[in-house]
Amino acid sequence: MRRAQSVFSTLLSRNLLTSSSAATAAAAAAAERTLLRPALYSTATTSPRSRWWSSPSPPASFPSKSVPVGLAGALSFSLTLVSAADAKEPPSPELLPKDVVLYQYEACPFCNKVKAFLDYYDIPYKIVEVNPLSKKEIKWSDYKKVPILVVDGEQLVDSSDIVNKLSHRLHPDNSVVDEEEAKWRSWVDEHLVHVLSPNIYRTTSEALESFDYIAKHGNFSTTERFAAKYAGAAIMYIISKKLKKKYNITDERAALYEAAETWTRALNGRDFLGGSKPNLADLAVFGVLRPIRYLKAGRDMVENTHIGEWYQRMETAVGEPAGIKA
Ligand SMILES: N[C@@H](CCC(=O)N[C@@H](CS)C(=O)NCC(=O)O)C(=O)O
Ligand SMILES: *[C@@H]1O[C@H](CO)[C@@H](O)[C@H](O)[C@H]1NC(C)=O
Ligand SMILES: *[C@@H]1O[C@H](CO)[C@@H](O)[C@H](O)[C@H]1NC(C)=O
Repeated sequence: MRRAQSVFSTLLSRNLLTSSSAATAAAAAAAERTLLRPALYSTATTSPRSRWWSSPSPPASFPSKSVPVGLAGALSFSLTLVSAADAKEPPSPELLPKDVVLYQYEACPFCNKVKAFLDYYDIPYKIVEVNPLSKKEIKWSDYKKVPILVVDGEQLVDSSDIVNKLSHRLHPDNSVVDEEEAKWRSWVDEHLVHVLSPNIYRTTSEALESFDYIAKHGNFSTTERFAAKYAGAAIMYIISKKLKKKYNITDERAALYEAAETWTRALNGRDFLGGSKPNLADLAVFGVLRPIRYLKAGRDMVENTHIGEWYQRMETAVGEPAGIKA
């Protein structure tokens, strides 16, 4: 990794000497952050305690599953008949936040995790697409990563922490910790996200496909956009090989398929890990996979594993995005 970073810094500083390519290098660096950094440096961050979500009870969770797995499996046939509308869990309107703004990068897995939660609960939110180069949209914040969620004026940071706080707010009476759900949420942050980068930058054409997506959806200036796509793809192709080493991944596709099958096995015949409705683990897995689902890595994953049916159910359950571009 160190080597990869030094290759990258050399490239960067060399380019900075010629002002014409400065934008290229800087844009590449910024684009790289949108999908690479999360896998590299994701750290749990504690946000300042907020006024009205703080509570002595443990982080929000859903009740423990008491239904024996076999029964849940037998039930799942009829559960698949439940319509998307029924699958949602509408919170009481008075608990819903009034004004929600999400600062994000469109392709960032952690941001998509938060969005899956907001979309599932039909919480309307404004999206501010942050320019990963200047980050001027979050200049006001001491916390320099995304996602940042501002809820009725209150700043929340770190995707899992944001979800805990929102979930606690929507289900204030729910203090039972579901260990299965917690275990799989950690699996997403500690394992699944690390498998993604080596896969989406696996070959030069996949790296270009990924950066085409990042460049199209990111908040870049015209020059930055072009630069980000080509320089970003080239650099990430190299860095993803180093990432494989760091996380002991020999065959990145095998690791992705294995993760998908591991998750599918965890469902154990249930429609969702949460049973008939998605829980926070379902929303987390779905969220981080959403930006890669229609890239080659995601298409291959669905073709070569059993995750597709669950993914489809999640798309239906989560429904239409509730976000409005600022
Ligand atoms: N643990 C954090 C990780 C957040 C994170 O690493 N975000 C990336 C983008 S996906 C980021 O903002 N990196 C810093 C940068 O762009 O400079 C979370 O779950 O929210
Ligand atoms: C992109 O950045 C500009 C300038 O900071 C900001 O005003 C705009 O809201 C951002 N675009 C989106 C789609 O969020
Ligand atoms: C990778 O493997 C090496 C040696 O086999 C080990 O020391 C290291 O802790 C492993 N790293 C991870 C992230 O599993």
